[in-house]
Amino acid sequence: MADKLKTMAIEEEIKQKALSLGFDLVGITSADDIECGQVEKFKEWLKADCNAEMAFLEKDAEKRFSPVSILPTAKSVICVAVNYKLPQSAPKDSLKIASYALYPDYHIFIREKLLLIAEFLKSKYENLKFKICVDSSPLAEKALAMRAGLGFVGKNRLLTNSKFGSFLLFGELITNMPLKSDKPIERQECGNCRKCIDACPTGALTEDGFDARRCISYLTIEHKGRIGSELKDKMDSHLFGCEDCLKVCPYNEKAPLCKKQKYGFAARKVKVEIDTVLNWSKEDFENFADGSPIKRTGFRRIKRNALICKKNQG
Ligand code: B12
Ligand code: SF4
Ligand code: SF4
Repeated sequence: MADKLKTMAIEEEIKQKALSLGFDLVGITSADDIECGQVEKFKEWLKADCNAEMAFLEKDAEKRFSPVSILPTAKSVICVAVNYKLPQSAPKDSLKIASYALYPDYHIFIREKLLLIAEFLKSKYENLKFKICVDSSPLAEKALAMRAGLGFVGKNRLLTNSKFGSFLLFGELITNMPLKSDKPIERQECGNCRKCIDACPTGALTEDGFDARRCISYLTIEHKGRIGSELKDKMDSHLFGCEDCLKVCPYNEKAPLCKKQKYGFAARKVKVEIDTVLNWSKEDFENFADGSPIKRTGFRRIKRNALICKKNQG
């Protein structure tokens, strides 16, 4: 019984620690494989070529649903999320840049904070082994977060929390430490709403599907080659990423704003004009993108996107 109380307490301590570091949500799940037919669904999605040219999704298809493939001794996964709902509206007449890219690179921010949690755990559990994942690892982050009780996957394919909405970014600490799991969320809570499906400019979303080949976020960030004219015409002035399907979500309307200046996670306010981007030298681009996830997309793709925006602006 005393042991049980001790184990109970550590989960609470982890959560307090995570919140004190600036995370908005934290939940715990076991390191067991993700079931409910998710691997099969994912493979069907790949078979239909809905992953476009993101070959990295094919390479580790099975692994994505198995935290032990990342850490063989894994027992638990601590899932965290940061709310990034912009505290200010984007400047008018600016090209559209996904809000997350206006903050310091979240991969670094989340990883550093998860390392602090790992250090804290080491002081409690001598033989601690751990792996940190933020986006880049082959791990189905949304399905895991759902199992850790953080929210449900909405029709826009994003993990949505009833209080914080879906302007959320995720990270995980996989550990060999046995921890008590939180209650999973098992149902989608969109009801009859389909605002995201109707708002998607390219028809990438359907009631139960998502086609990355048509997604402006994919086209502007990941896609390397030319973009076909049917899709180009629908890209409006999206320079980097897209969040049309987040903006209309009722859960995001009522969600709190991101106020994490004191944690070093504050959005910059930038107005990006078309002619400025078209005139950027490689060095100008690198200065602009320094410390931001935009850097990964690179100079050539940003220029390609800017030319499309110019054409769409008429
Ligand atoms: C590849 C990828 C993309 C691709 C494909 C997007 C997609 N929806 O798959 C592109 C480049 C288009 C993209 C775009 C964006 N992305 Co992205 N992306 C990823 C990445 C690396 C893998 C996602 C993946 O595996 N997709 C394949 C599909 C089939 O899998 P899935 O969407 O995870 O769906 C599975 C589960 O959700 C689960 N599931 C679905 N429904 C249900 C129901 C139940 C009951 C259960 C148990 C499970 C379950 O089963 C599905 C199939 O296996 C993740 C990070 C990660 N490692 O997970 C980030 C991630 C999903 N992206 C993120 C973000 C922020 C974005 C953008 C908002 C960025 C932007 N503003 O431009 C857009 C949103 C576009 C959209 N509507 O999805 C965040 C999402 C945060 C959130 N609130 O959910 C993630 C989690 C990164 C992170 N660490 O925070 N992204
Ligand atoms: S990110 Fe944009 S293009 Fe992609 S699904 Fe959402 S609204 Fe559609
Ligand atoms: S806009 Fe509506 S359907 Fe789409 S994710 Fe939000 S609640 Fe669900």
